[in-house]
Amino acid sequence: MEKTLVLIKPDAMRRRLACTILCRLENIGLKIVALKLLHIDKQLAQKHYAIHREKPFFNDLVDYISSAPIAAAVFEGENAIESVREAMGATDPKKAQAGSIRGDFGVDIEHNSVHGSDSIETAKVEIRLFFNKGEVFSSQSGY
Ligand code: IDP
Ligand code: MG
Repeated sequence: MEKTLVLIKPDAMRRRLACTILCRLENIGLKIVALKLLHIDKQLAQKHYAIHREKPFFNDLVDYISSAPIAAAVFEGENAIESVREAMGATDPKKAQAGSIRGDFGVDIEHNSVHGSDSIETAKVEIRLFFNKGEVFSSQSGY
């Protein structure tokens, strides 16, 4: 069983796509084990995207993700990390397959509707940035 962090980004929240996106991930067999709405500050945004701090788009990305409330969720399931990445589609919506979340809803490479962790290590770090231990449940405990 893996856990992965999913963020519904401001562009999707503004267009009332949060439920639709969460549904798609439930429908591929993953379970929501944590969920909240939050308006993150720049400090948390910088930590979350720290790996991109040298990139030319870093400041815009931090401003964008902290510009409006987002939904943060932890999904759990077999192969959850790869399954979410596949369901999201390519980073650039123009290159994402039709039927993928970004292919169907993404606006452009920055406003691409959704975030999903890219490895077991990143997932652990990212989940801890957004949730306290007591806020994350597990399907292995009977839920
Ligand atoms: P990912 O979200 O598919 O894992 P990353 O390369 O980790 O893609 O980039 C993180 C986020 O940074 C992307 O989801 C997107 O919002 C933004 N981003 C990535 N590349 C660009 C770019 O070339 N211009 C603007 N924003 C970008
Ligand atoms: Mg990434």
